Amino acid sequence: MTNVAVVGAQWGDEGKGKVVDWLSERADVVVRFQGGHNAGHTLVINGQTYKLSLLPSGVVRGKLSVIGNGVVIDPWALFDEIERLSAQGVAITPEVLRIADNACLILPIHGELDRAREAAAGTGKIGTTGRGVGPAYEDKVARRAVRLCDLAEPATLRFKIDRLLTHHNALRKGLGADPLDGEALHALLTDLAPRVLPFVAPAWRLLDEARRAGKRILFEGAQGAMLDVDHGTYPFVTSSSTISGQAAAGSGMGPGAVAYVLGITKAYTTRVGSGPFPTELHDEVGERLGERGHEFGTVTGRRRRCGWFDAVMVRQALKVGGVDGIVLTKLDVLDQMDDLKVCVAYELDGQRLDHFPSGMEAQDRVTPIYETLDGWRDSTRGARSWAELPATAIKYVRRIEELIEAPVAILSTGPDREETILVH
Ligand code: 2SA
Ligand code: MG
Repeated sequence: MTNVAVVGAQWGDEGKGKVVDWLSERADVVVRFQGGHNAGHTLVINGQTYKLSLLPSGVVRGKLSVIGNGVVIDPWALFDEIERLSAQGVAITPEVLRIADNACLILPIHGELDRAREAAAGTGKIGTTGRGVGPAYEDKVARRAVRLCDLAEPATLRFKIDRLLTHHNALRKGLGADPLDGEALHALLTDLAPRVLPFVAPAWRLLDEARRAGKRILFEGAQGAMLDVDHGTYPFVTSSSTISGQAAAGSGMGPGAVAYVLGITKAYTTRVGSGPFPTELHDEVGERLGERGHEFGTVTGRRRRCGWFDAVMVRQALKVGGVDGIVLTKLDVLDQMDDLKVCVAYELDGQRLDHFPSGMEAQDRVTPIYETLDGWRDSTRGARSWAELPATAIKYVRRIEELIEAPVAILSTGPDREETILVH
C-alpha cells in the first residue's frame, strides 16, 4: 500500500469510517488534515462500535495518529473523546497521538458564536454542527487565533488573548453582549496546558521522518467535497478545504506525499444541514432510503436529507479532488427497488448543463435530468464477490463508473469490513 488520502465525494457521511479503518490496519500512521470535531466517523470492530469525531481513526488500532495543522482543535472535546474511548478500552497516550503544535484552538467563544449566529439566521441558516468550527477558522485566517504552541509561552498567550478579545469584545458590544473576561480565559488555558502539551509536537517533522523511513501514511479526510469552502455549495459549506489537496497543506507535507486519492461515495445521496440538493426526494422513496440507510448524523443525531445518486456532482467532486478511484458504499440500501434514477445532467432555464454551477441561485434552481435504470428485486447485502451480485446491480455500478469517469475500486455492501468487494 502506498500513501492514500481518503476523501468524501458528496456532502459527508459517505461511509469513510469503515474504509479508513480497513486501510488503517495496513497503514503505519493516520493523519487528520482538516475540520474539527464536526466530523463523525463510525467504526465497527469485532462487534464493538466506536464513534470518533476529532481523533484520527488509527487510534483505535494503536496506530500512530496525527492531528495535523489544518485541523481546529477543541481541547475539551478532545479530552472528552479520549475519556470515552478509554472507557471502551482504547488507551490514548502521547505515544499514539501527536498533535501539530501550529494547530489552532476552538475556544468556548467560538461555539457560542456559531450557535448564536445560527439561531439568529432564520432562513439563511447553514445548519452547522454548532461546534465552533467556522468561527475558529475565521480567527485563524484573520491571524488572531490561539495556537497549541502558545500554551507553552506564557507571554505569547497573554498577547494572543488580548488580541483575540479586542476583536471579539467589539463584536459582542455591537450585539449587546457582555464583554469576555480575558483573565478567566487565560486561567482556563493555563490549566489546560499541562494536560495537552505532552501530545503536542512539530507534526510536519515526524511525518517527514515517517515518510523517509518508508512508513505508510493514511490521510483521513472529513466531511466531503461538496462541503469544501471553495468547491462546495458555498455558503452552505464547512469552513475548511475538504479535498485531497488539503491533505498535504493540512499536515505539512508536499503534494507528492499523497500517492493515491480514494473518493468515497454512497450509491445514493444524503446531506445534513441546509443548502441546495438537486436530487433530493421529498416522497416515500426518500423516506425509505433514510430508513434503510439509517441516515442520522453521528455527532448530532440529525436526520439526513436523502435523494438519488447525482453523477454530475460526484464527477465534479472527483475532478476537483484529483480522485483516482472510488469506494461505492451502501449499495444494499437500494435493494428491492423497482427502478432507480441517476442524475446525468441538469436543466436550467431550458439549457442542459453537464456541470454543477457555482452561483448560489443557479445551484438552487437546477433541476436534475434523470436516467432510469432497472432495480434488483434481490439482496446485495453482505455480498463479498462480484459473482454474488445480481446482474442489474452490476449494471448500475458500471453505469456509475462511466458517468463519473472514475473506476470503482471497492464496493461496500454492508457495515462490516467483510461485507466488501475489491473490484480492481
Ligand atoms: P460546520 O459545523 O460549520 O462544519 O457546518 C457547516 C456545514 O457542514 C456540514 N457538516 C457535516 N455534514 C455531514 N456530516 C458531518 N459530520 C457529522 C457526521 C454530522 C452530524 O459525520 O455525522 O453528526 O450531524 C458534518 N460536519 C459538518 C453541516 O451540516 C453544515 O451543512
Ligand atoms: Mg460522518
